[in-house]
Amino acid sequence: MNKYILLALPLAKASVVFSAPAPYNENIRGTYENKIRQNANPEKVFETFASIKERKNYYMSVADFFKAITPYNYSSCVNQNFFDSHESLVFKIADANGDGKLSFSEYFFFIVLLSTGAKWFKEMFKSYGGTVTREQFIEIMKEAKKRSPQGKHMVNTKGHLDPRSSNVTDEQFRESCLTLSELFFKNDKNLISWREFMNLKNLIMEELLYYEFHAFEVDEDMSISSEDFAKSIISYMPVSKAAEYLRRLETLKLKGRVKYSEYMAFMIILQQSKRLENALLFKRTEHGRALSRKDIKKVLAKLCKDSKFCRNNGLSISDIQIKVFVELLDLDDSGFLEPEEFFNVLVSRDSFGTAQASKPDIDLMAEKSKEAVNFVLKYFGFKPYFAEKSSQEKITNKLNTLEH
Ligand SMILES: [Ca+2]
Ligand SMILES: [Ca+2]
Repeated sequence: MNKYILLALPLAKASVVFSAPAPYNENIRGTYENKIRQNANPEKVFETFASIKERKNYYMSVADFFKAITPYNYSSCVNQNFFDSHESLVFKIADANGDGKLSFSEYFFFIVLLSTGAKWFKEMFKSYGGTVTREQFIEIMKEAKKRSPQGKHMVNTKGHLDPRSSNVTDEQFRESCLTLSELFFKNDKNLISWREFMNLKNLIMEELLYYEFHAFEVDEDMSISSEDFAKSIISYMPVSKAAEYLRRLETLKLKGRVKYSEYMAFMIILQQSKRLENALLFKRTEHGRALSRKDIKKVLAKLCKDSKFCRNNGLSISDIQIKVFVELLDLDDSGFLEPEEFFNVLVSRDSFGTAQASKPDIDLMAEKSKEAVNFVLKYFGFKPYFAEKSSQEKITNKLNTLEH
């Protein structure tokens, strides 16, 4: 039996909930929280979600913690009792001193682990010859901390952070590293491999997806409605775009249900947002026309096949999911997806709570991405897809940047 199904069993009936359009106030609050998750630095995220106050310090409960690292999904489903019947391995890893609540330093360590790309970790393991000792593993995590936006900020300010004493000392960070390494280096194990480390990252991903899935109304056959599935896609969009898609969703008559395994497959592909966008864009270039539902199906099936996790667990994306994806994103109702309909719509989960998703100037970022796409197309002898700016416009933009 697959690992994820095992994980799912204890909760199959536990999260009975009600589903209705989320109340107006709830939506405002959720949208605000998504903005924080996508754009704010870890200190701000911690301050927003930590609900336990002891003397002058704030701490996160397990529920606060999951709320902070998963998006608000625009549904009114309430699964507050989730953790009564579900022990979280992810929380255990994060709670380094085992006191049942997360301090800022414990939270911060976890965010570094979550937001550092698998590819970077792979390179680090490779530089040590593929397997690492406990001390080498701690060195890798310290390096990851330095690279994180927050770590850089600490170096720049010589370790003096302003907001409410949310600092992380090297000793605190090391304590978290040691707790995590207990998992790897038990029974006198001396070395761990890249693969063993990735298994842990996958386990974290699975648990987060399982939690997200149960934030919708789940039937006894472990499925959610197509409408809720559409909402899960919207929850990963930049907040500035969500309202438009939620309005669109109200006009769509979506039918069918989405099983947990299908939901997982889709979310795994969706979270590789840049890879997905590039694959769609190349398909578009190959065809020289907008993408049909059949094209999208091919792209998603290929990405699914390329994903080791999907392959190993026999996960695949259903036709219903593809229909929902295309109908939701097809803003001009042409029945096809144009690049502007999928470009910059999706936000990678890895950047949640790390200020990496924060786009100081979203237009400038979009402009840069478009230039990069045009560059690649031109390199392969294709016409640029996006309209190119005149040199005069470029100069004016440059001057504006210099003035600020
Ligand atoms: Ca703790
Ligand atoms: Ca279209």
